[in-house]
Amino acid sequence: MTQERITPTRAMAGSNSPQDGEGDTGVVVDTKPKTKRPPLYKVLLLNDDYTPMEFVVHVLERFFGMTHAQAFEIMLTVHKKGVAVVGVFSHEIAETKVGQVMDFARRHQHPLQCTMEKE
Ligand code: TYC
Repeated sequence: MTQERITPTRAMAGSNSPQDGEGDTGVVVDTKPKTKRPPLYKVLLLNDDYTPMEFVVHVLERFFGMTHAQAFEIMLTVHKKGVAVVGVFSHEIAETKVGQVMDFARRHQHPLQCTMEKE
């Protein structure tokens, strides 16, 4: 894990010092910070036999901020491999993107599928 944390340590001063001969009565004086980075979610685009390539390119430009060249490349990856990650987001943003793509595809009567999964 790369997240920085404070390692628990024993208090080694005053009446807790080993020199006192009173045994190991160390006290934990600091604890692991309980803040965690929020989980990230991959947004996946799935291939199908019917959605036009240009429609998929447009979706990637419109909802994922890709240039035409980037969008075309990712579209071709999905077409050839069946699936590709089109972005990584917080849960809320990923849900919004999936909803936007699914709604846009439905309104245009294309069977394009977009899903999310925890990274
Ligand atoms: N396979 C589609 C076709 O040949 C194109 C396509 C690409 C569809 C990517 C969906 O996510 C997709 N028209």
